[in-house]
Amino acid sequence: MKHSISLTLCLSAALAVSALAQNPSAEERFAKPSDDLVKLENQYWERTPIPIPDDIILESSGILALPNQELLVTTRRGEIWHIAGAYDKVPNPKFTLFASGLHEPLGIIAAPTGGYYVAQRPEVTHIRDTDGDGRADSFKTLARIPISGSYHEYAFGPKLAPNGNLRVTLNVAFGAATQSPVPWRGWMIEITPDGQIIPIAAGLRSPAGFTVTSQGVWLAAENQGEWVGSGRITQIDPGDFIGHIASLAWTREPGSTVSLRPGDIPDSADPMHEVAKRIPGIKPPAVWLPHTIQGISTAGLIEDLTGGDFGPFAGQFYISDQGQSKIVRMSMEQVKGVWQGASYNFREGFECGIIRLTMGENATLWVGETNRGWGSVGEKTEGLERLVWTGKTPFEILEAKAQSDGFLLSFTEPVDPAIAADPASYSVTSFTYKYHKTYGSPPINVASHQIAKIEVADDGLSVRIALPILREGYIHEIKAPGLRSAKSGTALLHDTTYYTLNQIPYGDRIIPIRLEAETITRHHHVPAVATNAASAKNQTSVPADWNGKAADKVINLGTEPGLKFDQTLLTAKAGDRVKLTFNNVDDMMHNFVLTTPGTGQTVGAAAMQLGVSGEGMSFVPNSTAVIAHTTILQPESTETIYFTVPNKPGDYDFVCTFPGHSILMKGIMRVTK
Ligand SMILES: [Cu+2]
Repeated sequence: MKHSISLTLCLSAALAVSALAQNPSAEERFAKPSDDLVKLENQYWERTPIPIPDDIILESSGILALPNQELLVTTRRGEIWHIAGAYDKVPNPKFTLFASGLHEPLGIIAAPTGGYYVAQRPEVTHIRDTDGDGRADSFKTLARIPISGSYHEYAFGPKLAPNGNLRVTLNVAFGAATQSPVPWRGWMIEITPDGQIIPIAAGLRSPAGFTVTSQGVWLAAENQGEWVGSGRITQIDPGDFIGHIASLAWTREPGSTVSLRPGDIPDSADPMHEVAKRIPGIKPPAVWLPHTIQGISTAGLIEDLTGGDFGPFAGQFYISDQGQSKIVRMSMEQVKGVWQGASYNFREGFECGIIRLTMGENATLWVGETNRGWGSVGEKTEGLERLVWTGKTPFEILEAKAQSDGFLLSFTEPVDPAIAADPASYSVTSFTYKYHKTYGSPPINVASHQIAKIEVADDGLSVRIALPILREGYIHEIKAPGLRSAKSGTALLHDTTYYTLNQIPYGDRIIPIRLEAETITRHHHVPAVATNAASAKNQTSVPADWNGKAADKVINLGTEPGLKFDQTLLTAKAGDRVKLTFNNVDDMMHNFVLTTPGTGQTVGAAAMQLGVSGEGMSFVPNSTAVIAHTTILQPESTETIYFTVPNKPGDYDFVCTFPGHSILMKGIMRVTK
């Protein structure tokens, strides 16, 4: 794929230069820890980037699969491209401009009456090509969407509702006194064919992906942020409030389906499912996607309706992640009338952040990519890729389901029964997140579970895991690294699933009820995972061994939008006592980590492997390469740290180790004699 010349590319190239000076190859600059896994995954689902002409910046923001193996792709630059030939074995597609001059469209669907519906920032538009020349010539506003001008006021969709209306989800604004300065910011709304807006549900923050399932169930994805501890998928009914309070500013407007007021929601940092029990109307998510483990910015969401042509997961869901450039899988079930389910890693290694997924002909999954302003693990700035099942089935957890006394895991092929019957082949850990005004949350109330009993099905295709204690409302991490396929002897391609247990089902048990379990389930709170804040490498007060002396060097470091520090070159003398104040004025969380020369990217990659414990550790791995660091800073917050510069002159790396950031967010501290 050729690069296009763009402002974005030039800016990141400016940063890339300093990195190239230290490390000659892109591979060294960003050592992807999961290369072996990506290679293995590609044997089952083959990824093909689509070549894009030099003069097109395809920041893919919406994909419509047309008949005859053609595509329409909207871009964040406001264009709609018609693409033919993208399905060819070796694609060399033809791009034709269908429309231009739109305002950041973020989705496109076919209109039942002909033409297309597109959600732009300020309106939903009916776009048609009335004379059939392949170029749009009719642009009719269906409904205006209120905006105040904040860059964060994205409008996603539309989707066609079963009743013939359209639905759109509206981001909240960023950082102002109110994040919902105009009506219906933070809402899912419905638009009638005559352009009337009907508010459906409130509490949305950044719902980049949403869908209505084949069963008519509405699901919306959410990104970590204020009031949102981690990425998640929430099932939405009219009148629901799903978490972010800014939208509640409009609940006194005529037509509001929600009656909660902003003051009704406590900023208590209790788990969301507990707050929801106290305050009717709060809807906890159906499935949590643990932050940094199963993505950092949930975006596209689709149901697998291929009936098995895309692989063994028919009826399940695929969710794309912008920041981690990957796709996760989700299964759902309804228990006691409440939706819940499990998530699984599925496919990594895409070239750029993924915001859109669309299933096309021949079970071809189209993957729309852009990372401008956000950054992503995939280093390209935009793109379009396709993913096709090769027909080979990996040994995978097919689905995790809740049982009255634990979980039932089913598999794509029989498990080795002796290994599968051994409780030591599994581990189960549960945790949840804080529900509070603060951006994000570390995992809290983390507890590991005993396994009481394992039952392997006679056909080897499923395993029941019985636990003395289940924690309603909690995410249960189930790891099965020891399992082996009875056929091939191989391990699971992905050995972990995260089940959000909103409700414990009725049903038969394979272990007796423990009377005290109920009490423990509800009240068992254990301390959060170990934190390395205020460790020796995070000195937030003047160190005692400075003996009252002032700092030799005072550094004020800030941030700029688009995953950047405001300086890429800091200087100090060997052995200097440094007072460094890091001021995060960005809209994401960041840290500052000083490392030994040449190890910034290695430390950044190690931070991505920290899993559930990452956030509690401020995403700073325990590594001798780390010299000093701040904790992870919320947007618009500051931390001052004190450290002594090593005695050896050299170019020391500094990076932000928030997962995915270090590739772009980096610089050098030049230490001289
Ligand atoms: Cu960062």
